[in-house]
Amino acid sequence: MSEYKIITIERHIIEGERAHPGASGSFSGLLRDLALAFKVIWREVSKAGLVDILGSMGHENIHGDEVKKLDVFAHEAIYKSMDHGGHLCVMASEENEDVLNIPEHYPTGKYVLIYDPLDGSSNIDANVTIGTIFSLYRRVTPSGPGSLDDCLQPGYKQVAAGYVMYGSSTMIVYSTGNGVHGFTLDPSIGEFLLSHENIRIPKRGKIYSVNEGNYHRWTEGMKNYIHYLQEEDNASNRPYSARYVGSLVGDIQRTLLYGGIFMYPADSKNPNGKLRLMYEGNPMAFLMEQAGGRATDGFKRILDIQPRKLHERTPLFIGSEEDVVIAEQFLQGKRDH
Ligand code: AHM
Ligand code: MG
Repeated sequence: MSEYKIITIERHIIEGERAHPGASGSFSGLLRDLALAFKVIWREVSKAGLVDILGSMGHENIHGDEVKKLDVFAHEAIYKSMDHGGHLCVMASEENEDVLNIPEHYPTGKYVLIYDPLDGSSNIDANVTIGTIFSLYRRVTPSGPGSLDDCLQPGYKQVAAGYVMYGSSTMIVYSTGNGVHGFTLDPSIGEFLLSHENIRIPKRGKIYSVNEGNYHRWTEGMKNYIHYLQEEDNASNRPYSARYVGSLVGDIQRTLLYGGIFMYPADSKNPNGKLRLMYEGNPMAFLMEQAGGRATDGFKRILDIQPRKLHERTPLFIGSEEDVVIAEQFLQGKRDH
């Protein structure tokens, strides 16, 4: 028999949990429910361009259902897949102002789910990669319905995080604190199969990723860093190449695999940048550190920031360790060339 093994995400989750004696199975049940929600979203995302052809009439599709915007659809698909399993005490979604309570008639559990249902949605109509991002925490309140306090935890307390990328193929990349693993959806059998085991980011890369349209709003330190990346220097592989998808999952996936740096800095219009700490910064920072990389706001570690609000924003510098350290030196004015 060959050594070749097909490992579904379900098997990977169960085997991971088995390695922890005393685990109740609740965590693997939770991740399984999530993977199902992702398949439902994938099914809708993959027919996005067909909506007109399949006959959406005003606000109704051919089945008489209301046609929803995909991000609202994704938000509800996750909530409805996760509200009744008894694993969660509360959820929060980037699509919703306040926390999402578990309906009273369902049991509550010990975990908290924070999610960005469909990130990068401005890319949908161009058929460019979009994604779902998620984070799991243990609750801090003792029992019963969860609350805002359960959600507002610093990122280092995450017990798992990951994203789904709906791209040229659909992938789940996740970590439970034991390395970063990627699974690719085989649509013919509807299963996510292990395709990228233990992803490690290179210590230094040669790609930078940032929305350079904001250049004139940046600080001097930030501008100096970009000039540095564009200079010619063989020894440090400069100039770097620029790549920017404009969908965080796509930009992070490339950064994890090829190395380099992704940035969404503060600027004169957005003093905390654009990205949200809890829905985007923390899960990506958790994955990046698990893969051997680094994530800061230019001054401090993303995972150490104590969130004050569900939707607060943070500047983000994330990727290969050496690249992020150099970016910090420029941002902090410790060097200018
Ligand atoms: P969204 O939550 O409204 O989809 O915005 C998040 C997206 C990220 O995926 C991406 O990294 C960033 O916004 C791009 O922003 P910009 O268009 O300003 O470059
Ligand atoms: Mg988002």
